[in-house]
Amino acid sequence: MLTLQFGQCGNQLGHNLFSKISADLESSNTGVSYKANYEYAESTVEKWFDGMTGGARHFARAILVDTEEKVVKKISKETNASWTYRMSNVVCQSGGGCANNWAYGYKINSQRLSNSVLNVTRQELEKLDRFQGFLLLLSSAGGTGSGIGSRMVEILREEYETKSIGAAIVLPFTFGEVCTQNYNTILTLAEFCDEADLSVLFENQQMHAMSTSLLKNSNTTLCDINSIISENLLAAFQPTNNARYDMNFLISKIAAHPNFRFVTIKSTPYVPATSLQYELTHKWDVYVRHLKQTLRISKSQTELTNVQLKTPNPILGKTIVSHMYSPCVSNVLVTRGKSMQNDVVVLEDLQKRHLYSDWSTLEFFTHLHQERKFLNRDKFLALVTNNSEIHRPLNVYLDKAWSSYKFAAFLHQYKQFGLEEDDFLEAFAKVENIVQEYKNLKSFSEN
Ligand SMILES: Nc1nc2c(ncn2[C@@H]2O[C@H](COP(=O)(O)OP(=O)(O)OP(=O)(O)O)[C@@H](O)[C@H]2O)c(=O)[nH]1
Ligand SMILES: [Mg+2]
Repeated sequence: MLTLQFGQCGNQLGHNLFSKISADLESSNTGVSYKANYEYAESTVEKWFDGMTGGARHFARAILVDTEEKVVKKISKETNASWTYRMSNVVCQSGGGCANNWAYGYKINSQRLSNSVLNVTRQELEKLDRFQGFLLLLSSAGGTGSGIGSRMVEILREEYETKSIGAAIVLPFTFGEVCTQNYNTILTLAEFCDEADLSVLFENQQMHAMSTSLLKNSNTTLCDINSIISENLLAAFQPTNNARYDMNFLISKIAAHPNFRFVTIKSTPYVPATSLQYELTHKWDVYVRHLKQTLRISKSQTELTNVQLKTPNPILGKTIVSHMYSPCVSNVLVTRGKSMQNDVVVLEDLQKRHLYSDWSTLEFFTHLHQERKFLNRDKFLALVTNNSEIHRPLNVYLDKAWSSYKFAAFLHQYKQFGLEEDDFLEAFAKVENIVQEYKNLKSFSEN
């Protein structure tokens, strides 16, 4: 994997991600033999790192891109004894940022930076025997991550036609942030749906709610949110029992249909740091059922019941059968931790035909397992899900952006950098189309 971190959010998230990978490598409670742990560590290093410093620190296989130096300077100093960034992989021309303006990033600043990013990308790829795919990290709300990220995904697609491109895109809080965030988000999503094979979407609002309700963290910071996002990504991406497991594989299982390339990750369990040692580990079926419940829609069908903010309950869900679920295109379940004779991973709950869209093929569900514990946890599960519910948050940004657009609010800020009304309309149409496609999914039993 080659990670490209864009803007403040992408860089801070990337830094958190590599710190977590390093913590996972160093965790003492692995639950597996020395040999099995060695193999896991070897695959982890091959996936995320690229050689070592003289002092035996791993170099992150990452490119850092920004239009102001503050964040990249800070994070490249904050690495620890076991890993660091390659300073030659920092592409940053200090220009005071992109002012939360997608057009400024996409049209202007990308011209100054894209050749350097491409050169570093080439150098990184040349070193690899087996390329596992790109992972782009960015927020959709600012100007650098969204604008330069959008231009770079186009350039990468052009340059590496057959390589897998995945992205983790952080969606903004819906209240209280800058007014241009909705335009930037729509313009970004429109680019990524065309150029990336897979986009994993994370809503800052939902991650914040998970941190306060599940981790009992009343002073949740962006760093805490990054921590949850990184754990979700790693629970999905770290090595599994399938040696061929990489971005290509994941894309082939979760986003094979070109109209449905946006996914979310649901994971469990989350336990406040203070009560970790008292927490009882449930059997696998409790967690699998809990993850299935995260796909539930409330009776009024106005939204997901947000089971993700609740803790898994061994009693609930066993007897109730009449819930409505959001129709899925496909799901990939990754389970991490020991499976024993009296506690095997039971998959039926997630394999039920009625969870899936009426046209989904036999390959709608994939399970991957890893006995080696993830970040010292007895069990941890991630459900990568491609399902209808994604249309709701996307529609919220679309509505908000359209409300501003109708009054031509802030449009001059984009026009001054060469973005025309047609460009906006095209982006609106694309995202509207995605929303409709996802909204129209019907589950098998509704026929
Ligand atoms: N989860 C998370 N969100 C972040 C972080 N930093 C910023 N954000 C969110 O990202 C959006 C702002 O985008 P930034 O990434 O700061 O912008 P940028 O890409 O650097 O672009 P400019 O600063 O406009 O050049 C807002 O929605 C913030 O809430 C972070 O570390 N983690
Ligand atoms: Mg910035």
